[in-house]
Amino acid sequence: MGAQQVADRFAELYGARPEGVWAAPGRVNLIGEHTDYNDGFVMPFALPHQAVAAVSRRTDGVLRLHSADIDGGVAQLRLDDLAPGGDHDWTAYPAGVVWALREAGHAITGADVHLASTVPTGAGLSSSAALEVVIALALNDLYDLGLKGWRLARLCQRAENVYVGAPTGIMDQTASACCEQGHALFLDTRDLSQQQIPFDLAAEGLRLLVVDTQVKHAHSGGEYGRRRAGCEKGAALLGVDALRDIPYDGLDEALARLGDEEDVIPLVRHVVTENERVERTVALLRAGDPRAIGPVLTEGHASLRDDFRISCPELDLVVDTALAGGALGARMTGGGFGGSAIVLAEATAVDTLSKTIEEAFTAAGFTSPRVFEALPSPGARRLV
Ligand code: GAF
Repeated sequence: MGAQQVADRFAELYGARPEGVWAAPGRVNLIGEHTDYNDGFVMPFALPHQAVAAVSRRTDGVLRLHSADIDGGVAQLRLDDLAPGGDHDWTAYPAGVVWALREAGHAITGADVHLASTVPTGAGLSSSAALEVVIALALNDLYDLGLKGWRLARLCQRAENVYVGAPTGIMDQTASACCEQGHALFLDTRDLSQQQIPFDLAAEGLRLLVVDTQVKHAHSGGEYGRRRAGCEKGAALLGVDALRDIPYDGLDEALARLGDEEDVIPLVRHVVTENERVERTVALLRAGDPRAIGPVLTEGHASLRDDFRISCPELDLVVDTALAGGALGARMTGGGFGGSAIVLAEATAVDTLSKTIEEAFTAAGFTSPRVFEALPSPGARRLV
């Protein structure tokens, strides 16, 4: 989706050229799943798929929103009427950001917005964070708010948590706002410190496939919240602020202390081992050994499937088929209950692997997956 095309459509809709055009990407999480709301480590990278927004300011307290991807006309909202809760449609993401900015004391007086996104929705690739971050960045620049990086991400997370009502962590918004081309973002979600880890798989003769199972995780809200509540219960039972505080070498002792809390034990085990897997992945990439991260990704999938219990038959089929076909590693990515898996493989193997995965889906009677190659791409930025 080109900036020019989005700006032209804005002009058709609103009768004037936009003041600017911005982009914010979706993400793939390489490793570190369901660790962000436990103050843990994550390691996403930005996709080339992005939300693009053409935006101009208004001075009359009105927000007009239009999306190229949704049937329907221009939605018109009064800023003073924006309030969390209630039945929300897609406009909740941009409107929630405006609400969060105003709540934080920023004097937003209105905006006209036209959006177009290439991030697949319901695929676990952060289409909603891309929408939030692109609007936040546009308003930041137009209203000169001085927000950057994780501060921008925090406001977007507040829009999602409070306005939309999804109890998500900080990873997706930070990934969209802060990732850099050719790098994965090693993020400590406790203090939000970041390290850009070079992640140039092509130079190593490797590829990373994203396999969107087309299973929409529409019902993940309740399940996601239940996993989060279980983790918080585990932290409370163990007397720590967050599961991040349980060291990997203290895991057995922590699990023993949980006695017969059968619902909490596997959740704690996943989070503690997953944090260790992120650290191991970072160490292997720093040591220049990207092939060695394959088994770490696969371990992560087993933990999400067996302990966190958020996989599904389609995701497991991708992983099993990819590994049987010689992939170096594979795992589900994102919130789970559907969405996408990633497959790390030798460049020479990806065509055959894609075909084998598609055949396995047909044989199982599943909807055909969408398979594409993921290159670590730039984070949010102004285009025009
Ligand atoms: C979703 C959430 F939005 C993230 O905050 C994160 O918890 C992820 O699921 C799981 O790692 O994408």
